[in-house]
Amino acid sequence: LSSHLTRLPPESYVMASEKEAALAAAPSDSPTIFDKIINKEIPATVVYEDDKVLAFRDIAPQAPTHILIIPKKRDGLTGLSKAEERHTEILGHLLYTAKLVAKQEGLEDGFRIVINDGPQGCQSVYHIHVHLIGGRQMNWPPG
Ligand code: TR5
Repeated sequence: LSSHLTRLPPESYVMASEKEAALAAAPSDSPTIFDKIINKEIPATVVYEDDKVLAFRDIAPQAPTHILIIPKKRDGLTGLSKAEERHTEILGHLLYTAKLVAKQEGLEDGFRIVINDGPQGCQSVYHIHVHLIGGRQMNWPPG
């Protein structure tokens, strides 16, 4: 199991499963794989782009439509928990872009927006990203 599990309080009554632990990653400020996607060093299927954000298909889709929307400049936003006042505009822009892409993808019957944060949120890439998931019936509560 990865090291961040040891930081969970012992009284935690729901321990992360091995699968969740494997998906999550230790929080980090280091550059991520998304920088390489932004710089076009590695390929991605880009579905929307403007001067501030990039939207591309997730490499391991959890539904017929699974798109990640990210800021081109991370600016300290490794995750939502690091958000500061100066980030409100880009956070709104990310969500509005999710709406535009949902329409572009034909998700008229609905969709799911997810922002995983930190080890317990099962975050694996420390460059904030909005998951846009759709094209099938979602369940509640999420896992
Ligand atoms: O777990 P969180 O919320 O941090 O989401 C990270 C997402 O990035 C996961 O859904 C991964 O499947 C996705 N991911 C990881 C890589 C990747 C990607 N999506 C597109 N292209 C990718 N490349 C080229 N490499 C990755 N390591």
